Amino acid sequence: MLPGAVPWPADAAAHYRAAGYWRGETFGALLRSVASRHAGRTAVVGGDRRWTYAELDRRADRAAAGLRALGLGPRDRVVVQLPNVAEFAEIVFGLLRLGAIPVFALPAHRRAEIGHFLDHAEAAAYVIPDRHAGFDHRVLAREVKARNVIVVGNAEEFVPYAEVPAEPVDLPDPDPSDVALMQLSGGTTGTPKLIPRTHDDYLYSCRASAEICGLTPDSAYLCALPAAHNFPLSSPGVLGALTAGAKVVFAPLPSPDVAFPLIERERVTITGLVPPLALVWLAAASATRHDLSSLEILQVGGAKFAAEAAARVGPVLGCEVQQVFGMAEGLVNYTRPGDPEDVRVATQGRPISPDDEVRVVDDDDRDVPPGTVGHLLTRGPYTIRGYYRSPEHNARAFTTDGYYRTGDLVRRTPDGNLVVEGRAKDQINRGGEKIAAEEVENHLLAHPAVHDAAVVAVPDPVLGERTCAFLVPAGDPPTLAAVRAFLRGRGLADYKIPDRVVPVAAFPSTGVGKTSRRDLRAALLAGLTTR
Ligand code: OOB
Repeated sequence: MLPGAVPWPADAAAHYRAAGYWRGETFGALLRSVASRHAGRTAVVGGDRRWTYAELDRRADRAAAGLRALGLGPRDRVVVQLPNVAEFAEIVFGLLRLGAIPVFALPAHRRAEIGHFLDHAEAAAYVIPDRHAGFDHRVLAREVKARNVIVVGNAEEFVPYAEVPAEPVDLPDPDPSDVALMQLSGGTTGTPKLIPRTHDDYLYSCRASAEICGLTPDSAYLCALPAAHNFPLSSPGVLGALTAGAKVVFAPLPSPDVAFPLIERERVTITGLVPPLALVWLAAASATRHDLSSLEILQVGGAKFAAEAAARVGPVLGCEVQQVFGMAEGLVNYTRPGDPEDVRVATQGRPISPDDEVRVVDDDDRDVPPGTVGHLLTRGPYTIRGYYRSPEHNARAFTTDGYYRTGDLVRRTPDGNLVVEGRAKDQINRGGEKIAAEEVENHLLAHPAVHDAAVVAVPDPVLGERTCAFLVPAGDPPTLAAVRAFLRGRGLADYKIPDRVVPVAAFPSTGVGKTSRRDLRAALLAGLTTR
C-alpha cells in the first residue's frame, strides 16, 4: 500500500476478496477486457470527439507510454484538473495504467486548493485545460509553481498534451490492492483531505453501482456534473458506465440548453444531477422542444432532494427518479429502480453492498433505537479506513474499530432505507458543493479588519443552503464586496466565498467553558432567523 494510506485490516480484506467484491483487477485491465468484448461500440463522446472502446483502449496505452516518457511512474501523484472533455477519460486511464495516481481536483478550484493538493500529495505533475469557463488555468499553474504542467490545448511554456502520447510500451499492471486514485473530501477542517481509493475497492463500487442502475452496453450515461467528483465519476458515473460497456457522453455544462440537445442526439438513458440543477431541468423540461424520451433514470444526489421535487421527476421528465446519498470516502446509498414510489421520493436509499455496515448512534456512539435520528457511522468494502497522511485527523474521523464518522444525521426506515435528517459536521452544503466552515474562517481571519469570524449555513430555497460569515470587525466592518474580493485574492474557489456577511459587536457566549465553534455557529444562526 502507498505509504500514508491506511490499509484495511487483513481479516476484512480477506473477507471482501472471498465475497467477490475485490477481484484483483485494475482499471487498466478492466478497460482492456471491456474493449475486447465491445471494440466497435462507442465508449466516449465529448465535443467533436467520438471514440470506440478500441480507440479509447489504444489512446490510454499511448497516454501511459507518453506520461512515462515524461518521467512519471507508478505511485506518482498527479493533480488532474480537467473539465468534461473526452481527454479526461484518455488521460485518467493512461495514468491508471501507468500506476500513477490521479488526484481529482474540481475545475472550480483555485490557488488555495490547488497549491494545497500539489503540496500535500507531493504531486509530480499537474494536468489542466488551457482555458475553461473564462478562466486561464495556465496562469494558475504559474502561480502555484507546479512541476510538469501538462496542458490540454494551447500549452504556452508548458507541455502540450497533444504531443505526449507515444508508441505503447509493455507496462506491468499495478497492484490492484494499491491506491488507484485520490478523491477530495468535502472537508470539515482547515484544509481539504485526500481520500485514497484502491483499484479493488473503487472498481467494486463502480461495477456494483452499474448493476444497481441496470447499465448495459446499450445504456448511455450523460456526465453533466464535473467528471472529477465522486458522484459522476463512480456512482455509477463515467467509470461505472465504462465497466458496463455503455457510452459516456461528456456535457461541457449541465444547463438544459447544453444537456437537452445531447440527450436527444445521443439517446441518453441515465444522468446524475445535484438538487438545484434538477429543479432547473424540471422547470425547463415542460417547455423544451427536445426529445428526452430516451431518459430512463434521473439520479439526484450530493445534497438532500426534497420529496415534493422528487415526486415531479416522473410526471415532468418521464423517467424514474433515483436518490443517491454518497460520499467520496466510500459509502453510497441508492434507491433502486422499481422501488415503490414513496421509497424513491422520500428516502435516500440503501447501501450498495450487503457488507456495508451502517450504524446509527447517539453522541456517545451507542446505537439508537430503530427509526430514531442519530449519527451515521459506516465501514465496508469500499469505505476508506483513513485519509492520506492525516493520522491526527483520522483519530477523530474514524472510530477505533474502523467506522467512518460521516457527520450526517440519519434515520433508518423499517424497510432499511436511510433518510438524511441533517448534519452534525462543520460544513456547508451549498447545492451539493461542500464548504468547510473552518477553512473559510481561517482565510477571513487573515483580513486586517477581521477580529473574529464564524461561517454558518443559512437555509436557501434553491441551493438548500448558502454561506453566511459572521464577523467581529477590528475597526470599520468590511463590506461584502470587500470580503469577497479579499477571499478571491487569496485564491479561494468561488463556491466557498460567503454569500452574506453580517458584522456583530461580539460573538454570543455559548455557555460552554471552552469556545465551541458548533454552538457558536448555532447561536449566531438562531439570532439571524429571529431578528
Ligand atoms: C457526494 O460526495 P461528497 O463527498 O461531495 O459529500 C458527501 C456528503 C455526505 O456526507 C452528505 O452530507 C451529503 O454530502 N450528501 C447528501 C446526499 N448526498 C450527499 N445529503 C443528503 N442527501 C443526499 N442525497 O456528495 C456524493 C458522492 C457519491 C454519490 C453521490 C454524492
